[in-house]
Amino acid sequence: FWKKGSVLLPLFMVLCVLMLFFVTPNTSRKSMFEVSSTRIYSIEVVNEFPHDPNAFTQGLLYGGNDTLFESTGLYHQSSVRKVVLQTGKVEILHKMDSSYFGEGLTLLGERLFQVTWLKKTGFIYDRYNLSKRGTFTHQMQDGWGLTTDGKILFGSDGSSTLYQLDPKTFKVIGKGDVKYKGHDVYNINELEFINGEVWANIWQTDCIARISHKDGTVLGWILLNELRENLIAAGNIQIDVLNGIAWDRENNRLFVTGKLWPKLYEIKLHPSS
Ligand code: DDQ
Ligand code: CA
Repeated sequence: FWKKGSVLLPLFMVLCVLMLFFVTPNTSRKSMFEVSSTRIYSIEVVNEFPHDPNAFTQGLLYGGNDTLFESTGLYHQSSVRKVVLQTGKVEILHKMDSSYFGEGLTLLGERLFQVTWLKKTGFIYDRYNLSKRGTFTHQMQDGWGLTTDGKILFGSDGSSTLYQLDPKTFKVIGKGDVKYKGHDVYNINELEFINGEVWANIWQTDCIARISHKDGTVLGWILLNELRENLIAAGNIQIDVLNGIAWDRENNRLFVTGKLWPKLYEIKLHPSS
């Protein structure tokens, strides 16, 4: 076996290296070969619009024709709204039952889908008049964020899990943990599907994570602290966290706002690393 010239020794060594590779945890295995490719983005505000300072924004999406759909939370004042982008004017308001706390909202076909906080009940609305068209029960731990790629729903429940839901049965058809450099990222909140990625507000941070919908890897971080800081510096001390991402895919416009924020911003990203 150890004889000089034998092919067995090099073969044995190759085998050892291979074994070492496979007993190494996947995350450090990656870092053995890859330089982290997570991008960091700063933002530029290209437009700002009025936003109802009483809207505790929990779900936001662009509905075409310069309108937004918004879901707001807080008991006794939760709602689903159709909002005019430029003026912030609430065109249609659906007031929810006072025991529900509105959360993530998404539009698929003619229907809006909404989840609620601390309940597994979701609601379905007509996109044109916001009338309630049904209820559903989901299997996530809680209802936080909701978005769609036009085929299935993506949902979050405040954990690190990103769920894939069947829009007809609301059954979980896939799920995975959102990970940054091998660590779970918790508090995944409001969601938006943008160009094949899932973008998520991380609750109680000024950051949006750009997540691969394939394996949950964080591909990039967007830093938006200046928005909240500037609002507070301007005297808006009652505002809550950044929350709400909306994407106008026809015109490549990206909108963000926050809970009880008096403004909604159109922003552009600048890679800073
Ligand atoms: N969530 O957006 C993180 C999912 C929920 C936020 C809940 C904030 C609570 C505000 C006060 C609640 C009063 C009962
Ligand atoms: Ca959204």
